[in-house]
Amino acid sequence: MRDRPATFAEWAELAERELKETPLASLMRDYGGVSVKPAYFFEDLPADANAALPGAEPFTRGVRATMYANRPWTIRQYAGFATARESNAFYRQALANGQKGLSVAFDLATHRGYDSDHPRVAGDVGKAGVAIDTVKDMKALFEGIPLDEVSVSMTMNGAVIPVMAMFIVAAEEQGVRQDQLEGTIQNDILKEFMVRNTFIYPPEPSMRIVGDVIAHTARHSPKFNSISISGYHMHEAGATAVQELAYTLADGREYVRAAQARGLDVDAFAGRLSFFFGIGMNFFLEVAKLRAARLLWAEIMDDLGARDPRSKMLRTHCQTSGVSLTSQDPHNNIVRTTIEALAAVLGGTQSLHTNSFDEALALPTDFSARIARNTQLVLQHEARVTDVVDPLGGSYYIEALTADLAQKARVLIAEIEAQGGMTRAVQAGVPKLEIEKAAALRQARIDRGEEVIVGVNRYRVEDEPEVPVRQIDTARVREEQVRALAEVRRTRDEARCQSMLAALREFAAKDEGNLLEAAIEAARARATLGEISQALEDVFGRYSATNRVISGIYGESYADDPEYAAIAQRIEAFHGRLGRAPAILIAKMGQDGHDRGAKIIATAFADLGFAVHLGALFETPPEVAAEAEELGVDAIGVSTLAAGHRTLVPELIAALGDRGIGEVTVIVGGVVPEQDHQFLRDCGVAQIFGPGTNVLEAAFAVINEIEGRLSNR
Ligand code: MLC
Ligand code: 5AD
Repeated sequence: MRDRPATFAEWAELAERELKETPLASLMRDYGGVSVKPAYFFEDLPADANAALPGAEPFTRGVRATMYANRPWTIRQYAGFATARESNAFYRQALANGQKGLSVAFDLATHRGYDSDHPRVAGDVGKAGVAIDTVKDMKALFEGIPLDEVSVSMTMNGAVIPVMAMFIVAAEEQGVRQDQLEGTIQNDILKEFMVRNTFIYPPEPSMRIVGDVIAHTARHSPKFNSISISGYHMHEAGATAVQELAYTLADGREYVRAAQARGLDVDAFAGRLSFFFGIGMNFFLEVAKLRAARLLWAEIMDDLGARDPRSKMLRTHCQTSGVSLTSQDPHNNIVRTTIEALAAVLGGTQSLHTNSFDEALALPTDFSARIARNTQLVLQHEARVTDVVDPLGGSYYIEALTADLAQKARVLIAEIEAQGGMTRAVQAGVPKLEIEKAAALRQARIDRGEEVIVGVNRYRVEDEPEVPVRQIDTARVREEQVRALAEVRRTRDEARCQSMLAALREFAAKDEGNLLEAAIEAARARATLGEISQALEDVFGRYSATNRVISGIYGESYADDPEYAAIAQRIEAFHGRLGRAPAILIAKMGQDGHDRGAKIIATAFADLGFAVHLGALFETPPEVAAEAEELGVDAIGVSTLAAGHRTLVPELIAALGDRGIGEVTVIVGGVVPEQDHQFLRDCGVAQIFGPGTNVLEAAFAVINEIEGRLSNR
């Protein structure tokens, strides 16, 4: 027996012998700026790892002493679709079958502050989540669900004021007081400007809104988590683990400062700040990420003057990664989600959503939702992973990785500080661009096969079985909502409602009073979500983001690639013949703000030599058609991730016809179930590209379409 710890140097000798010609350095890995060795030893353990105690500062090993041994994490599945009545039935079924907490997904019309009868949201009502217009809808959503017993998370940021107001009033009319409410409101606007895009107002008034929600709940709802500071969407947009950690914690710091600036004592609200991270396929990295996040937050809160240990606890929800899932051979997604869920649990999450395997196709069906929920139930009841606290604690690798991630994130957080904090950095657009760069790099690696995705760039199946998907009849949902809205408007005390809305507008204009308090009065008087949002918009205005296309990143990864060069040459030849580049407009229509795919296509196509115009977010089909005419593009690439395509694409094609430019090639990319392909082709769509499409293959197909059409003319 040896009496001293083994070292990397000793191991390297053995390893090199085994490797023969291959250099040891070729086994080193880079995880987005964090380098990982092929083996770890006692010498890699950070000095403080042996002293760390679960349930004690800095909480690296978990926020609770007993963790899951005493209480397992909350199984909290994010869900919502169609009407409140239909979503309510889905929730009750889920609760009866083992789910422990609720998590509401609102439709995009609601996110962006529009009632269902607003002309801009025709394709979005009830699609990506549930449609909520009034207190009546909110009451229907929670009918038979006691809000003092079941904790409810609501993913709402842009329209947080009307949604919180309606939630409070719905509870009140259920007999539940504000101080009994348990749950979480996302209320994290900074990341909306960075990646998620469901903002309504400009950054500054938006930050005031965040502060008002924190101030109100700190005072009236001590058990309610006033914010869910989210890295998830950065992760999904392609951020590295270091970026996700640093930007999320820097956002957290900014919110604390904003609340302190209005005179709140940090310990009066910080115990109810919560977090939300995405968990992808890099198993150990994700475990370490959660541990590092807790360590860093405790440091940051110390720095901000917190004294109560609860203020320094980073409590988090996690969701398995949507972008890691594929539309090809989709049953593999069950396996992916299981692995990710295990990482979240070994990382010590408080609450978890596991994605459904049909994620890359449509919203979950009852069947896929059951498998997703059962994945967590199996982990909790069968795998014995809840028995021991922080079971990976003390692993040389995990501890070293935790410390390395934390160190890299500290550096990035310091850079943000040097730029004046996150609000400033977000306004300058820096984090957004950095994330987009990381996303383009990763896409190039996948397209080049350097990163293997089973069933996508390796081990493909030829005959994909058709998977049944949930279809939502937007027209029917919209009709129901419009009828209900009319009924509420007809039966309310109009004068009272208008005076409450006027009071809200005045609060906004005078920069005094709490906006949520005024909105609660308006909701009691049955003002609609659209009206409450509009009252604030009258004062704050509606924000439109500037859209930039980054260049060079994708092309650089292909410097030596013959296929890439072949396409670039064809585009050059096109240019030679016509004296211009093939032009494409990348369009996002409706309220779907998921723009990772659109950005990647824009940057890659631009690098290849296309003239790329990246349209604004949230356009209507006639607006896109007008832009296409003005720019004289050859093709329009519609990017759709929120199921609006069945309504919006036919409208676009009709609008192109109306302008006499029906010959423009229309291509659709994104989440489009097989069941919709024929429908879109019949409307005149030339090509449909699902998630996981190789960008070069798409570019090749697009240039073929464009040239084909031009030679037919
Ligand atoms: C926990 N408790 C224990 C314990 N473990 N008590 C004793 N011993 C133990 N071992 C106690 C806690 O202190 C707490 O009580 C209570 O049990 C509940 O535990 P929790 O750990 O706080 O869990 P939970 O209530 O589920 O809260 C988790 C949370 C919260 C803090 C992370 O913010 C949350 O639920 N977030 C969910 C966010 C979400 O679903 N987001 C979806 C986003 S989807 P007490 O009294 O201390 O509270 C999205 C997608 C998109 O964004 O883009 O559309
Ligand atoms: N119901 C269930 N899951 C949803 N997601 C988004 N909307 C819904 C919904 N209405 C999930 C997907 C997506 C992530 C943001 O949340 O997994 O990737």
